[in-house]
Amino acid sequence: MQTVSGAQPFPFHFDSRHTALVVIDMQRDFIEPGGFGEALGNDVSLLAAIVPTVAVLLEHARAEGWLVVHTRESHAADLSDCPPAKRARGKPLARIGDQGPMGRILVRGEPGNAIVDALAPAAGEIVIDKPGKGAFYATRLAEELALRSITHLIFAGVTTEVCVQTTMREANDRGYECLLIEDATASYIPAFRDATLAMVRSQGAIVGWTATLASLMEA
Ligand code: C5J
Repeated sequence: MQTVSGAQPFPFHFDSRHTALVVIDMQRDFIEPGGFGEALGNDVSLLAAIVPTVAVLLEHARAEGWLVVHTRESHAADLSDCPPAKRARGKPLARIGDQGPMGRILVRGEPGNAIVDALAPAAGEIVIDKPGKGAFYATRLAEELALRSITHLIFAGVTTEVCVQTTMREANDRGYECLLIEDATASYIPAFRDATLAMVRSQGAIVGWTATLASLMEA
């Protein structure tokens, strides 16, 4: 058993054999100019800034032998898994499925939908394509984790208040013990990231714990 003593609101205990790192949506569509994030009017450099930290976390997880799961927010080419309400929403310069500089926006298999090179999945790691914000909705994630007796999830990725928080809440409701790495998650709206970290760990870890990468690595 390992302990992250610096976790908030109190120490987080986990066993490497039953722990997975879940890296949420570190895709070109959110992190590079020309993708979905920029089409929504956001400054993508705020997300690109955490790539080196997530890379260190990923290497740590691999060295520790944790299961590694990557997710991608993505839709089928015919958009049959994209509710019209999702496509229509927001104030986009381009909508999901439209042609962009990196191919069709948020469509599976397009160049922009790939995970950024620095964080590319290694052989044997699980990649989950998800049509929703939460990674448990309409995916095989629950089955993959159950098959491997995973009980603890360590989260990183983007964006903190959308896909990361939604997935963490889904996981919490399913009984997983969840830890979010503070400096390995980012939002286009930094105040939303900070608010999410505070919400997650409030009321005695009502959704889970948060900790810096340094305090995780001390464990
Ligand atoms: C968003 C995500 N923000 N990965 N997706 O639309 O958080």
